[in-house]
Amino acid sequence: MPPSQLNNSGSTAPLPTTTTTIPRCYGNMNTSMIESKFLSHPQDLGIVAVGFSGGQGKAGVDAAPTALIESGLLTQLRDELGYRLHGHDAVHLYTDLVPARDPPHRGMKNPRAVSAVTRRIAEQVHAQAREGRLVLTLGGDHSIAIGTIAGSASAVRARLGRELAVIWVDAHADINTPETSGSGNVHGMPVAFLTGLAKEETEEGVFGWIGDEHRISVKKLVYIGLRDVDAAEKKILRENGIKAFSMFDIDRHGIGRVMEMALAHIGSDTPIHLSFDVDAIDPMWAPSTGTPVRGGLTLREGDFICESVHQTGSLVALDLVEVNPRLERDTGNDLGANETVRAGCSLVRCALGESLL
Ligand SMILES: [Mn+2]
Repeated sequence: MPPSQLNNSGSTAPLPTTTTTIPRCYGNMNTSMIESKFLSHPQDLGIVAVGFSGGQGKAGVDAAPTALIESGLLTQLRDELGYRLHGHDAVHLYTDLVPARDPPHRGMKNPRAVSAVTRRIAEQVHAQAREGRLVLTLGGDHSIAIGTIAGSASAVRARLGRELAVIWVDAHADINTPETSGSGNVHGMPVAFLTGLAKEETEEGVFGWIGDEHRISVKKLVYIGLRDVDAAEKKILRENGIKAFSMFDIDRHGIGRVMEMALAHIGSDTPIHLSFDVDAIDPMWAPSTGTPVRGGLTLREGDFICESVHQTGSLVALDLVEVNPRLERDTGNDLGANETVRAGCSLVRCALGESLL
């Protein structure tokens, strides 16, 4: 990707130029033959690069889009998978939306910043999705999914009059309400806000901008890869009958059968938003992330999830979040940082149509 068309306004960063230490993603030169069911322009890919880390406490996750782009991801999507890219000329930092004072609200940290940034992300994703394009968001911490899914759900409603299904691949359920959260980090709460389990009473309040048009049904939500779920979250999952495939289920049935069951639960007539937290992958392959948990998916299982979702023809949007190259780099483990970036690239390519044969 030539770093020539830069948007250097206050809230964006220029695209990275090549350095010597970057990991390379190696693509496979295969273009998918799967026909899209819900996109009017399936070869057009809207990119939203989100350099935001305010949903949790560790710096560096905001540098992920730049690292992923530096490693050649967008070039591969364009040159090897044949996508026309839109919105790829800047990494958004949203500094203009972060208030000077942002004291906790209902225990949430950085509540106004996360609310304002996710609202802007929802508009960005909606604008791309409204054109009938596939939307790829590169995060950023997982709080940004409040924006990506809100934007995707509202666009699918407006364009097709349909509900949106969400496949949430993660070690964590991210479904705490502000009241059940122990940390106050909003990256552990996005699903609660998106399903309406957590709400703000007034439109002016934090996340008060989220309306019915932005929300998803708990019936169209499926988790894959869970292994570190808080007690309060387990109760929420049970009481709302939310479909969840933990690592136990993957061990018992195998990833192939789990994907059949997950996709059968959603049905073939519903557009899918895939929100992939890289911490779903075992730290053996993806160590450079904010909250790693051992006993996770192999990289192949992660790729398989993405390949399976692609094959449905129902994918309308994809998030890749929580890649934090700085965490491993700062402890002198460049390899761990590079492997995590490469894992992220591989997941994205698989979801967007790369196949082994
Ligand atoms: Mn997550």
